[in-house]
Order: sequence, then structure tokens, then C-alpha cells
Amino acid sequence: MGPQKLRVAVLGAGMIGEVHRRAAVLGGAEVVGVMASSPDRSKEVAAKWDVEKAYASIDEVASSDLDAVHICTPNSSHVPYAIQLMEAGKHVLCEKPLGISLADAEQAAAVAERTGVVNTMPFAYRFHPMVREMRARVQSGDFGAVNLIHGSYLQDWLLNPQATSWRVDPTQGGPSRAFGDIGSHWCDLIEWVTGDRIAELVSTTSISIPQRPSKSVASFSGAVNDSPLVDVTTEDSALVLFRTANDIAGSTVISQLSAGRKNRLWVEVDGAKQSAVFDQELAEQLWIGAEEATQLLVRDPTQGSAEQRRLSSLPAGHAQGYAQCFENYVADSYSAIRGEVPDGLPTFADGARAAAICDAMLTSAAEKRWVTV
Ligand code: 4PW
Repeated sequence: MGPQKLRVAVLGAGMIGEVHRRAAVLGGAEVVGVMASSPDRSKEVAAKWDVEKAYASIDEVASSDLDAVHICTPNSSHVPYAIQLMEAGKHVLCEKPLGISLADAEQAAAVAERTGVVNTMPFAYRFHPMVREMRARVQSGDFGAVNLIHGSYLQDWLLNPQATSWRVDPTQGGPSRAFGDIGSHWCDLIEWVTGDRIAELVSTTSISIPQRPSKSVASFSGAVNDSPLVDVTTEDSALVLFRTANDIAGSTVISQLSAGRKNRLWVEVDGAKQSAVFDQELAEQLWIGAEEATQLLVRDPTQGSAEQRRLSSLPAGHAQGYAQCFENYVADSYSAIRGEVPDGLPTFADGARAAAICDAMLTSAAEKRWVTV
């Protein structure tokens, strides 16, 4: 008989709550219950997911006999929920960004440290096998000394002026939108892949659509959004130039208004011998550039670095992508709960680090100057 199933709950039933639920089931946990945006909605989702509990409040979740809780609610609730749950002894998998301010994120990281519960954050792109391969090769010196780090993370789901979401509202999503939501992934990835850190940066941001409807309407419903317009204060795009602790120069462009770019996370590390590119929309391959010839390295569980092999859950030629990288993240979080120490599991300390970079990005954009992170 195997280890007892972990009993978990999912807070939040939007797109990402669904992703967590599926990964939890595949990770072998029992999803006991759900807490959605209202008690009625919790009941509706519990019936749809076929789970026992429809939680009406965070207090109910905290006083339950759950082992772990997935927090997938709007950003402003992440830290209060996480702190209450960690104080109640629950292991926590909390969506990013960790908080809507640096102070919040640091407080959550401190509580995580003190309580000693497992605390993880889905910087999920770390769990693509070809990202592991890139990291192994950068760190073993295959590409030579790093000369330059650059790339972008582009989406277009807010290009339509009628589109909005709680993420646009700073009271729910936080003062940074595009950078906090997706720029945080990019920065986490380059720091983790290179083992270097962004030491100082200068940024500029833009809000190209100055007003949006106050209420969101699902984009696929075809309905016209005629709710009153409100001013937008969170950035659609952010451009950042930086220098790392090892004095490497880098840059990134983050946008949620780039037509046709759905989830195009692009990371390039240019070394003295070779360059390497990971492109999230082509996650089965790693582009390796050299002066004499370039090559496309294709994921293969029988080749390459140990971590690339470990996270290859499907045989070569059977495309794996976003869903599997998320499943890998959840499976490794559960292994940590069982006492193992999986490589590269992002914790609240990484969440606080992302908050520090985001805070520096906002300060730099507001004050038009270089800022130390
Ligand atoms: O974390 C990110 C999100 O908030 C993602 O990985 C993609 O962009 C999917 O949703 C958003």
C-alpha cells in the first residue's frame, strides 16, 4: 500500500484554479473541497468538480483537517490567506505574485520560515524539461561565460479595450499588472537558469488603453461589455534594462497587448561559445546557436541532463507543454510535503524576491532612474 493520499483544497475556481485542480488529481491528492468567489459559487463548483466540501470562508478552510491548500484567488488575498493557513499548520501552494506589496510578500516569507510548513509558488516554467536542460548547460559552462541575457514575455488577452479582469484593478491585482503577472515569471526564470541576480534596473511602463469597463465579461461569451468605464492605473507593458550581480547586461519587454502573442515567454542567454533560447510556445525544443552551426535540441527522456529526463513525463515525440510543467510543479510540491527535497522548487522566498524586483521596476518607472534591487 502506498503513502496516504494528501487531502487538499483549492481556493479560487477561475482558469488557474482549474489548472491546479487537474494537477492535484494527477499528483495523487484527494481534492476535498473548493472555495470560490461566494458561498453559492463554491457550491456550484463543488458540484461540477464532484468534491465534498464547498467552503464558505477561509476560517472554515483553516480549521479543516486538510494537509495542503492551493491558493488561486485574486492577488490581494494571497498573503492574508497564506498566513492564516500556515499559522494553522497547512502546507501552502500559493499563486504568484505572492502579495500586492513587497512588505506583504516579505511578511508571508517570514511566516513560512517560522512555521516550517511547505510553501511553494508556481513559477511553473522552471518545470519544463528543456528549461532544466538549458539551466544544466548554462551552469556547466557549455555556452561559455554569459555575455548577455534578454527576451520578452508577450500576451494579447488585454488588447481589446473591452477586455478587463480583477487583475486590472490595483486593489485586487496590485499596483503592477503585466510585470507582476508575467514579468515575474521571466525574471524568476533568468535568475534561476543563470544562477545570477538582477542587481539594478531601469524601467519604463505604458498604459495604452487608459480606460476599461469596470466589470469583466468572459471574452468568449460574445456579449458587449457596457459597464461604466474606469481609469486604468496598472501597466499594459513594461520595458526593463538591467545589470546583474555578475555585471552582465540584460533587457526584457513585458506586454499584455501584443497582438497574436498568446503566451510567448522567450528567454535568451548569449554566451561566449553558444547562445540558447527557450520559447514557451515551442516548449519541446531548445535552440542552440553557435558561430559555425545552430541546432534544435528536442526533448527526449533518454538523453540530456538528469533533470530534463526526470521531468519528461511523456516519451519523445509526444508533445508535452504547459499542463505537464504545471503538473511537475504540483507533484514536486507534494514530494516536498512528503519530506523529499526536489531540485528547483520555488518557495515564498522566491515570491518575495519577485516582489522586490517588481517594486524596483515600479519605483524606477515612476522616478525615471536606475534602482538597486
Ligand atoms: O502565471 C501566468 C498567468 O497569470 C501564466 O503562466 C499565464 O499567464 C497563464 O495565465 C497568466
